[in-house]
Amino acid sequence: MKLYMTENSGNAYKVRLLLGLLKVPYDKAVVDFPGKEHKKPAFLALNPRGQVPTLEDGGRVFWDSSACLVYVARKHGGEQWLPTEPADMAEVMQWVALAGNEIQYGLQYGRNIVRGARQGDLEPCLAMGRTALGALEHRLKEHDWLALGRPTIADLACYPYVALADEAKLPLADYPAIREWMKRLESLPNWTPRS
Ligand SMILES: N[C@@H](CCC(=O)N[C@@H](CS)C(=O)NCC(=O)O)C(=O)O
Repeated sequence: MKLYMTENSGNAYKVRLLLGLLKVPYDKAVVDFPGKEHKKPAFLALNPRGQVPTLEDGGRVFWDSSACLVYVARKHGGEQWLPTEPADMAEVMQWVALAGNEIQYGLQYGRNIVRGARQGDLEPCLAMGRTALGALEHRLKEHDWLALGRPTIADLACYPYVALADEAKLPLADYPAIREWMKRLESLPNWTPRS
């Protein structure tokens, strides 16, 4: 299994977390972002979006962190990280969807704007980021994990950009349940610290 990634990519970090937790060996293909390797034809042939993470395994290629998480969880994680029972699977995927929407367009893009890596208006990002953090805090006030009472890909999909929310000008001081959930995640055996 080969993971196209950068060390800084929060989206690639989601997949690295799951691979680490499941102790799945993989090759890291570090993409040369400053050299724009991800926008060149060879990489675009793998992923037409020109983004990381992109995962290659057994002659198949998958892009988007959600697809990579689904693939690794189902191939290597049994029923633990993404079960196939319909209601359980939907409960997990609703949080993966939050990660791909409000968290990406709010927290990820907001952080990029603050860091000067993206042009745009910060205000809509802050609004979306607050929606995401509000939904997470509401859930985590009463539950240890986002879905099913145990860690799943729901938690891994949401974690990386929530953990960096202060860099998007959304400090977590007012979100105590989120801070406790992050500590629980970071204490899991075989957790990969952010590089
Ligand atoms: N929805 C995608 C977003 C991926 C994404 O934004 N990746 C960033 C790195 S964290 C990237 O490759 N940016 C370069 C670009 O979009 O041109 C996912 O979840 O994988």
